[in-house]
Amino acid sequence: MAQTNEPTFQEIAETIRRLEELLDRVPDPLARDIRQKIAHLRALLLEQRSPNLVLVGRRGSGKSSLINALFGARVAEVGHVKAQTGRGRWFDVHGELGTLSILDTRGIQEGSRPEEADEADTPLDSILDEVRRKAPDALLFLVKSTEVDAAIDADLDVLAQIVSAVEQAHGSRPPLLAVATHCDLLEPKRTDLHHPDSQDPSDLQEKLRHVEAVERQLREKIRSRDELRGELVTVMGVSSYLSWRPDGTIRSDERWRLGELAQVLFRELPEQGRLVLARVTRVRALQEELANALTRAMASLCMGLAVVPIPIADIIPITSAQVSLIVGIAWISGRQLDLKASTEFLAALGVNVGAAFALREAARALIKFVFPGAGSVVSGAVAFAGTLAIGAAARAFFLRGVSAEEARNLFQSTRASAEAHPDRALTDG
Ligand SMILES: Nc1nc2c(ncn2[C@@H]2O[C@H](COP(=O)(O)OP(=O)(O)OP(=O)(O)O)[C@@H](O)[C@H]2O)c(=O)[nH]1
Ligand SMILES: [Mg+2]
Repeated sequence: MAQTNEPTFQEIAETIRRLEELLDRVPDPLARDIRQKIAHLRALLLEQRSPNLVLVGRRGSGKSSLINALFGARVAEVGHVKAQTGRGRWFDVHGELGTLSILDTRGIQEGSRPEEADEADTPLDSILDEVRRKAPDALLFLVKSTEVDAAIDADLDVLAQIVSAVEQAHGSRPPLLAVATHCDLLEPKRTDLHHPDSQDPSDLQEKLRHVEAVERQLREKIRSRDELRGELVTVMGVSSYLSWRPDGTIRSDERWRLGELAQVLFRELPEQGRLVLARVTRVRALQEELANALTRAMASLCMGLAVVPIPIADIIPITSAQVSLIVGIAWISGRQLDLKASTEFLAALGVNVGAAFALREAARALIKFVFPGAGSVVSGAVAFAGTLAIGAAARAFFLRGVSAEEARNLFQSTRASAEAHPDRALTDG
């Protein structure tokens, strides 16, 4: 959780603490509702941690490649290397934007065929000890598409044992995602799944039918196991193929459906793990989903706080929350979190931030901009609309890369329509 030591996260934590103080003045049913929203924000922003993923799959099924494909970088050794790094132990895989905690089960499925075993094999018992020690957030079961026919009973036994060890130790069963790798190698081999638009349509259809057949077969095998059926959340064919130049840059990127896989995984993760996954994978849909969730939570939080008459001095925590929202969205987009990025953004929106060098200063500058003509109180609708508009502008600017002028226009139009129709604004994307 190194990220949460960042000074700006400390400021966000401080802002949240001050918002909670304000809550003491809010009548109870409302306060309870707001406290829930704060808990949500805490989980997303302040309690973020690396997701814990267990990879189960035979030699060469593509475990290491899948990790690289999720990161879009060469972070794990591919091929039959005898690297012992973290073998059979939880180990951290570091990318530029974050870390995933991985338990690679390499070698345990081949236990029944000792002639193929080597010193890199990990006994099942040590894997089970590891998942008892630290709970997995998800199990990823990898099978090569060209080998789904092969007996995978031994693999399913391993999965079942892991699931039951996790349940005994932690009281809940982890979600299971079955991944058919190497889909690019299915017939017709030369049809590129990752460039669907430039392929012969009937060849592409044929290839996709083969992918579906593989998925169906894999699904049936897993569903035939009582111990696994309930945990299966998806069966998905993918290609993780990436080719690297000797200097580590990408030569060709033939990944297919990795974004979709990341999306399913994202939904299965506890909230604390979602931000890291969105950053690490840089999947736009995840960034948008998270930034949306953050915006809504922050907007209804600010609305709730504004319902009780708050003197103008107390609007600062509200505007601090709004600056925190900008900072949070910039962070989701993969920017190095700093106040500079958020004050630059505010300046682009047209806020005169002057020498803002702390969240509180920026928040002070924001007041007049977001609450023009605010007297001694800010209405709930105005606080809500202003926060929603800031979130919309920040998403457009940081995630979609629109110009400062477009972000500013979006701020104004979103605020106007959210003030006019607050109910509609909350349900819109
Ligand atoms: N074409 C294609 N090749 C893949 C794909 N995924 C992995 N590979 C290749 O398959 C081989 C084995 O992949 P790894 O990622 O090393 O497999 P692993 O499961 O980590 O293997 P072990 O660590 O030995 O257990 C490598 O040559 C990869 O380049 C894929 O989706 N498509
Ligand atoms: Mg490997």
